[in-house]
Amino acid sequence: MAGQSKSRAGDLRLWRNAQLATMAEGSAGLGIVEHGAVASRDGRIVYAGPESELPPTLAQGVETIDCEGRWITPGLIDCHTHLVHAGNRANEFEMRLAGSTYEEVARAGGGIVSSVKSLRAASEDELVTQSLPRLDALIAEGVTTVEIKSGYGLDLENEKKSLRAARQLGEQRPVTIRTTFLGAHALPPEAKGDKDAFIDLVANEILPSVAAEGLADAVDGFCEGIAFSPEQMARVFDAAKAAGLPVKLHADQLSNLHGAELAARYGALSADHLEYTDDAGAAAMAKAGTVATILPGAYYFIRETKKPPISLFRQHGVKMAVATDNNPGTSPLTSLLLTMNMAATLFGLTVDECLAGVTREAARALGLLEETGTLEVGKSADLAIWDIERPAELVYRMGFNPLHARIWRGQ
Ligand code: DI6
Ligand code: FE
Repeated sequence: MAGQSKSRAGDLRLWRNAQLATMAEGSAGLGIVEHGAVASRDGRIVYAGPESELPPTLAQGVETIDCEGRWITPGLIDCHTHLVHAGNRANEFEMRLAGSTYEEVARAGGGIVSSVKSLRAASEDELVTQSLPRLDALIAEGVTTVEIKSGYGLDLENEKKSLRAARQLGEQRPVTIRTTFLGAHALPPEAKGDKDAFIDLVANEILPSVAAEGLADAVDGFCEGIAFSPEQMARVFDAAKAAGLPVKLHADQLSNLHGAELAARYGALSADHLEYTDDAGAAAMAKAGTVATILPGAYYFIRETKKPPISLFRQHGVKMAVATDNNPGTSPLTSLLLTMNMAATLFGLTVDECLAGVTREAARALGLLEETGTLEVGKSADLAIWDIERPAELVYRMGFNPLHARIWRGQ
């Protein structure tokens, strides 16, 4: 897989004898086609529908793959990860299991700051080497697009190093990588407790420089008592706007600072976590078209008890994405299949909501809905082919991977 060329997609291919979950917007449920076929040319979908209606020109003299009745879904999308990081925090996990509090762990040199130290000590190539196994775990489950955030560098040089490492991962594997600048993630030790001064640095120096180099596709922040206030986040978002970058936000994870409303006010692509979001927050998100990204891995790992208000999101018509939040501190999770099971079991998402959450809605949360996330003509031919009898199996199993094949841009 390594070093595979990304540019030899100039051929016509046909996957036939398949059951499709197209996930197309507007179609009922999963957009199921029972006797279906998908055709791609130059890496783009040129047909997805009933095999009986396949145009003859697409059926002759093309490379044909008989799917033997297997299911085809869009390639999966993990729309919220901190996958580029150095080292791990298994030691903190052990301390917490032995009864230590989060504060005690932090005083013993743990927490986000320990991940910052590890990342700063690693070279860009070391970061790539350490992150590849996590990316490969996602790819092995049919993931074709991954969002990766910075946020463990927290100075100009190290934030850029993280984002370059993330871009490199996309060169080394057949997968689409979207990068997000998360400078306002935590306060680095050298800021000596001065959050406002650090936000100035992020908004006025680091963000414009990252944007000028084209290293980020979006800007994110951690709006929380232990991180940054809504006012501070607004300054970062103003800088993002000035740089022409869309925003998203870690909002209302541990308390309700009305991060969801802040995100909506800035037309954010998504607001993420949202355990403490209230009715006004959900209404604002619906109005702005901001996707709610649900992250059950972090909820589970930190043993949170407050669940995100799924019924409010449904009532207001807020679209829901589901993602791993892969990070060393609160969600060391690299399985999007298990994440779907958690979203269903812990939060009561339906199978249809889970599958939409890791395909169409995850694409929407990345601003990529025109490009991927459903089986529709014109989109990238990103497919996952599964050895299953019904789509619910993708959500139901825990720790079993029924992927038969994975296609990225037609290959
Ligand atoms: N929310 C989280 O759960 C993680 N970051 C964030 O903004 C925590 C990251 C870490 O502990 O390393
Ligand atoms: Fe996160």
